[in-house]
Amino acid sequence: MEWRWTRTLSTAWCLGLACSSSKGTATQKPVPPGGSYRYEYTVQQSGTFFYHTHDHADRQQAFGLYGALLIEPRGSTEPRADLEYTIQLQEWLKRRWLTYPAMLMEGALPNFFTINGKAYPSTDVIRMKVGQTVKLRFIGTNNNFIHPMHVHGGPFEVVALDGVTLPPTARYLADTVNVGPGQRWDVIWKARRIGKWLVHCHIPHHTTNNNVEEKGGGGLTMIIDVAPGP
Ligand SMILES: [Cu+2]
Repeated sequence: MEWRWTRTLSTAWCLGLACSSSKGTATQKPVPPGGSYRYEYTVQQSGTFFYHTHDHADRQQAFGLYGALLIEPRGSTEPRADLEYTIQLQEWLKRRWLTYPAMLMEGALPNFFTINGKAYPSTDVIRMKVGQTVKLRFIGTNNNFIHPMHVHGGPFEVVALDGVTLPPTARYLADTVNVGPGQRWDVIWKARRIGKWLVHCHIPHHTTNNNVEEKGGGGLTMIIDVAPGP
């Protein structure tokens, strides 16, 4: 495992990377099947992070051995929204009844794409009311590909990158962020009008399921359903 940590280098760094370097390996000994390993560390920063395997990551991470690590600030130092939703991306190669790790390698390109393990139309629906805001935390938990994630219905404000809150003067409006493997983007979107607004990857192949669209999309697509305000 690696804890995607940028400033807390004590325990987490030791467990994840440095301890076993004397043995010529880059990571700690793998946790065996059925085994367990307890990680303890002091949290010294807040924001959007994730953890993932560092053992055969090309396969293990591709098969989902990762998870979001959302650390709340002690004070109110981070920009807030009425709602929050975390988007963990992944790509897959499915042939008949077998699923393979997808990668940029001949014969291994993906044909399915997921948000939190689900491809549209099975992805969640975010339900909001006009006037409400939602913080979308995009996490590049995926292995190989870039996903320019786009939101319909007006721009969002980019408020944090890679777990670092941007100072107010550095925040900016956009409607697409290019989520690469490992990257995290926190954006705040406001529901301006009623309707169904899409969140989707802007690479059209990534919004299909095995090259087929279902209910107007697929893969990296989800809906924000905005109802009239209070
Ligand atoms: Cu994509």
